[in-house]
Amino acid sequence: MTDKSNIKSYDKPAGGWGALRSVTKFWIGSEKPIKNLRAMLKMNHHKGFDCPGCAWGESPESGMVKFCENGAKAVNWESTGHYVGPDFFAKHSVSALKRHTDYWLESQGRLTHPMQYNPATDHYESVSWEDAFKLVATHLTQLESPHQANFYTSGRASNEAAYLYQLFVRAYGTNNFPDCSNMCHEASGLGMTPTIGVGKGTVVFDDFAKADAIFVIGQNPGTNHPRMLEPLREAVRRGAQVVCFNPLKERGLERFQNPQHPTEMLSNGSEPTNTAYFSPALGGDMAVMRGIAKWLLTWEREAQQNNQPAIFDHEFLQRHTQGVDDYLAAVDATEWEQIEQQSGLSRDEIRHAAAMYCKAERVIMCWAMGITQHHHSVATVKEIVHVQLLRGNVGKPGAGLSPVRGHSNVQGDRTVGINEDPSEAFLNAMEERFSFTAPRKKGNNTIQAIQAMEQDKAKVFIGLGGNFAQATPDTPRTQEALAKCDLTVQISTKLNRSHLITGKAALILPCLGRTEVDMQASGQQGITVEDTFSMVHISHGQLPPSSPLLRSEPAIIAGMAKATLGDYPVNWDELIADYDRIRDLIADTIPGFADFNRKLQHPGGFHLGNAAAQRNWLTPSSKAQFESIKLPDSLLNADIVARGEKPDLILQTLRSHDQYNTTIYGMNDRYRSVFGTRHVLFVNAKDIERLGFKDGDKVDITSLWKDGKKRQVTQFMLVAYDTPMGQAAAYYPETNPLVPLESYGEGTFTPTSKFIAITLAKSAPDNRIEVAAV
Ligand SMILES: Nc1nc2c(c(=O)[nH]1)N[C@H]1C(S)=C(S)[C@@H](COP(=O)(O)OP(=O)(O)OC[C@H]3O[C@@H](n4cnc5c(=O)[nH]c(N)nc54)[C@H](O)[C@@H]3O)O[C@H]1N2
Ligand SMILES: Nc1nc2c(c(=O)[nH]1)N[C@H]1C(S)=C(S)[C@@H](COP(=O)(O)OP(=O)(O)OC[C@H]3O[C@@H](n4cnc5c(=O)[nH]c(N)nc54)[C@H](O)[C@@H]3O)O[C@H]1N2
Ligand SMILES: [Mo]
Repeated sequence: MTDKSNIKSYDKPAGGWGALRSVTKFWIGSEKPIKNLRAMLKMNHHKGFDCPGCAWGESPESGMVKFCENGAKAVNWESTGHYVGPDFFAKHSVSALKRHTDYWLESQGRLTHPMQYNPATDHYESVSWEDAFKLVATHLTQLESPHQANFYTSGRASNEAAYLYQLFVRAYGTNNFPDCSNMCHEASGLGMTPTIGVGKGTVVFDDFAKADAIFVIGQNPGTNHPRMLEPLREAVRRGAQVVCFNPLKERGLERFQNPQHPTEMLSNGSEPTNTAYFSPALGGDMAVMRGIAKWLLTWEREAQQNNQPAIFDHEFLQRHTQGVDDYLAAVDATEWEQIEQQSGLSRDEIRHAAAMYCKAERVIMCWAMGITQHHHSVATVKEIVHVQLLRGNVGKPGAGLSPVRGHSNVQGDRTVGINEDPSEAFLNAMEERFSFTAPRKKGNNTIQAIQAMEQDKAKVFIGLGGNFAQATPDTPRTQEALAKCDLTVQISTKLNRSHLITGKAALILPCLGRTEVDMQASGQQGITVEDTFSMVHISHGQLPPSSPLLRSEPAIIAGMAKATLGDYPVNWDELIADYDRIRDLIADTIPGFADFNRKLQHPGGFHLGNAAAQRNWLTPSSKAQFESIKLPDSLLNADIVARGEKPDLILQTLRSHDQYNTTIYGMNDRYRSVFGTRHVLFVNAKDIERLGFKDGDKVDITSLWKDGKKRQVTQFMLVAYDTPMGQAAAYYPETNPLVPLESYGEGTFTPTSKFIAITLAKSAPDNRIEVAAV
């Protein structure tokens, strides 16, 4: 049983010795320390492999080897010396495996053999690749309609794998491409496309060195993008400002040392990385941005009256934007009372933030899940864009918009066609190149895919990576929906919950990881990825495959495609023999990839181009577009308000320092001082008292939703934490049972994982032992 003794204060800076110690631990514990060290030295290096961690990029000119603590964990986790093969599955039935934690499942090691579920014995049994592909083909060809199959993608898939996957699935006849992006940065694309004409970040790595201010909004880079700490630190050192907005005090943003600077570590000193830290309420960022705009407008008027230099960039607004007057009228019409109430910040605090914004000539605004996983996320992203446009902070060096992506190739997957709602131009290009009729019906996103399975409208689920059963909301309901399928197929590196939520038939197709050598008929292959700055580069695995039976993701997709479609619309085997041929097809059909194979020879790769960064606005008006949107009337769902229900707290679900999404590396969250458990609920001390509890008490958490269904998780320990009153936090995926399937963002269908209305009740005494050991 866990108790308060596991919560110890961690007062060291982020990065530094703690990080190094942790890397070393994972390294030595990996059982292949020397090989992995050699591999790590090749990570993010020319002719090495791309870090399978996050999508942060590097300067293309930098020859330095860059890796971080969490990148090292990702590599070691993939290249473990433990294996999960037929013997393992003979020993453990699926029902027995279900009783283990997610941590235990993945810790068992790398999947080594294709496996097929036998419902008669409740065990997975080994199957040949040929029979596995045949089973997939039989199911797919027997469906009444191709729209009865869903093809999920997690953002680790390479451009080559993703491109082949979408070609296969579109030739088969559907756009049903739910993907992890639906749960992640969907709002960033949907917010930026109508306003600036492109759905991707407008900055590149080198812009960070030129910025006068960097706003970090709803993002925890110390854990999730540790390599970003370096440019932030450099910025502060140059005298630039780093301005953070986060309801939680995140240690990585408060201060840190970087393991790449040993002298600093020796002195154990640390510098503040931020010059201001604002703690808004969950979901309050749109109101914060509106407040900043309101101050700018006030100062602009004062400047005009007093003949002082303008606050707005009038030349930019005039030449490059449309709709600013209506927008400013909307800003005028927004009451301070509503801004203060919704943002959780005072007018004065917002004034401070606005002053910092104004002081800087060049501002980059970065954001991540704290912005995108809300009901009004698209509107919030648009409001960030608006504030940036007012001072011409888009399309000049050192300034711009930077949604910091999650998975290492989530951005690339979208670029090459993993999209349930593809553009007409994209489909036309596919049709022209491959001479087939592409499906025009809009496909299922993640939420719709679950609903389709629940309603028996979808019968086959194929997952290219990821852990659909755990990453998605409303866990028991989602898992029931998956289990209704006729066939579930998971292409994976490691055992996870999704393998245990089987359809009537189920397959596990084990694949090579990014760290491993991919040998095909023409020799060793590389795969490409696109980072958050739209830089595309090649990655070559370094380590021997974990099992001779593993196939690459492109080869597995080609195997399913060939079994289902034959040599239509391409000769799949030929493409697998040499991935250059896949890249030639990408070059023929996707903008920005002309001369793909040659461009890859440049160390660091090449930039895909970004029209908005060139102040070329691909909007209907050919201008950057202001929209005069209103703040939401209430952040709390209107039906919950109408039912008169009052939440005790609003809950956000986030990542610990020892996890990669649903992959749990360990039970500690060093920077938040939590050790040995993940069942914690971070709450303001005054709230704990207000609600009649004590720090360390165990509570059951229930979420409120309009359908009145009971959604609950139990036995979470209350931990007093530096967060505003009313705002709570707990780890994902354990809290996904609380997120209602229908609670998603307007236009995005992204689950509102950062805004869940909850009530608490004291837990019954718990005699379970939390199993932390492998
Ligand atoms: N080591 C590691 N790296 C990762 C991942 C991982 O799990 N582990 N996951 C990858 C993926 S797929 C992604 S998408 C990214 C995720 O990267 P992040 O977005 O940093 O991930 P979260 O842990 O969800 O953290 C969200 C942060 O936003 C804050 N926040 C929550 N709600 C609000 C809000 O309403 N307003 C504001 N201002 N702040 C808010 C939280 O306190 C938290 O600090 O990281 C990627 N990199
Ligand atoms: N409540 C809540 N829910 C969330 C979030 C949240 O913040 N809160 N965040 C959301 C976000 S941002 C995202 S991106 C999703 C993530 O959703 P997913 O991308 O579906 O989940 P992951 O946990 O990243 O997937 C881990 C699994 O991927 C497999 N894997 C690892 N490497 C490879 C590889 O190289 N190839 C293949 N084929 N498989 C591999 C392993 O088997 C591993 O078990 O979760 C979302 N869900
Ligand atoms: Mo993500």
